[in-house]
Amino acid sequence: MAAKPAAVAVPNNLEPFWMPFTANRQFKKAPRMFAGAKDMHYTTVDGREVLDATAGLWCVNAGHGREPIVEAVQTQVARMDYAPPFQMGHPGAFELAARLAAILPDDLNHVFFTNSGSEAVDTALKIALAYHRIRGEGARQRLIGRERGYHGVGFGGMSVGGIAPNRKFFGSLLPGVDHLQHTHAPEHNAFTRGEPEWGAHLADDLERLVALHDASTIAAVIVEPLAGSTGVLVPPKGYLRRLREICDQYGILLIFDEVITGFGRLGASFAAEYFGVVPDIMTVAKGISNGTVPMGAAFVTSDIYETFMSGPEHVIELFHGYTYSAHPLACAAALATLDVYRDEGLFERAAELAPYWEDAVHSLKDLPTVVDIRNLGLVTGIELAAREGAPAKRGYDVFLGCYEDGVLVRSTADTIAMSPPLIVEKPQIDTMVETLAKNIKAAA
Ligand code: PXG
Repeated sequence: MAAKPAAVAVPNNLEPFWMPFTANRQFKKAPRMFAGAKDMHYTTVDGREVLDATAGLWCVNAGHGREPIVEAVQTQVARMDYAPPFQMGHPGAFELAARLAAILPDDLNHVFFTNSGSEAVDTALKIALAYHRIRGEGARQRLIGRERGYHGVGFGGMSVGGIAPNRKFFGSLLPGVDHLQHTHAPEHNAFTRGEPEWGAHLADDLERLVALHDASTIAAVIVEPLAGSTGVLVPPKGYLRRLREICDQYGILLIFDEVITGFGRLGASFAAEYFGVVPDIMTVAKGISNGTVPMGAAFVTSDIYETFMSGPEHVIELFHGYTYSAHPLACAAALATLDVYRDEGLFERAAELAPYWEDAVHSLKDLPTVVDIRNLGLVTGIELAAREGAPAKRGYDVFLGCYEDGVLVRSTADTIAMSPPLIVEKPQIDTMVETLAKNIKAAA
């Protein structure tokens, strides 16, 4: 492990920074600040080590401060800081797209680069709408999301998302959006290890929306194969296959949002590979560049790509893109990240560790207030009963207690989520689970 950085000075005035998805006033009264990160650990500004059970925010899958990635970014920034992505290119972007295509399921083989998961989702939704229009099916304008889904914070992603606080403040959102029912069914599936047996038929809810709106008005369905942000919901066995079948039957595009499940989290390159169900469009971010430099992407099939490659050759085929699409630093980080994943066999490692992880997290089953434990690959959601009249408080207290005990977990309402870097060692898994057990008891 690298030498501990010396204590780092913190500015006196914390006011001007409006922190994202944060209780600003509470945080600024008792700040929690990181100053360094290496492998499985953060170091706080006062020099304390914190074991990272969340891979940053589901993104640092290869662990922190990995030398090949750091060096690739350093070399790239010195060689060429920036290149315009519109009507110009640079080799790293093409190399990265080819490397990604090589690890994607066969049908997905073209890459549109963005800078975040939110942008990847909006890109995917725009591509879906434009695809139908170019094919002469411009009436297909409706987008279907799912209750409890999280697809980022753009107006598109918010609209197809299904988490009320993320939506209710922001007006009427996109018109023509509907939602499938969610798949959380603790009355049937509580404490299931891996994929629940019960619930494949919940995908038939798409038939209800087809009956209501008619398939000729529906462009696409977007789901997280395993829902992360809402508190880790593992899809019931057969659910995703059923969704694929219904989409095929009605000519509806299926979009998998793999911002969390992509790049090894489930012990396979992508959830599409893990579940053996391939979408028409896949969105990714986070693990694509190990969180080092912001990057996202939408992957599409050659059918979709070729549909756009029509008309006069000098005309732009898709009026969409970002100043920082395929940013040279992000491409360098992503290429080095893919090397680390491959050279260290990290996706296979996640698959090998998954049974140990499953046993470890399910050992919390009998603790007070634990009402459900869900897991797959190297991810878990541990759901606690809400305190009377104070939803989310118990989850927050557990998060805080763990942090003070040197383990970073994540709380969403009263579910504790853990998704460690794929380099995690078994004794570190034990530490995560012991620390969580202690703090669940303390918050009971
Ligand atoms: N789709 C999915 C499935 C995500 O999980 C996004 C899109 C948006 O990505 P960006 O890069 O725009 O943030 C995400 C992001 C949490 C948490 O607590 C999860 C995310 C972001 C913040 C918090 O689980 N996922």
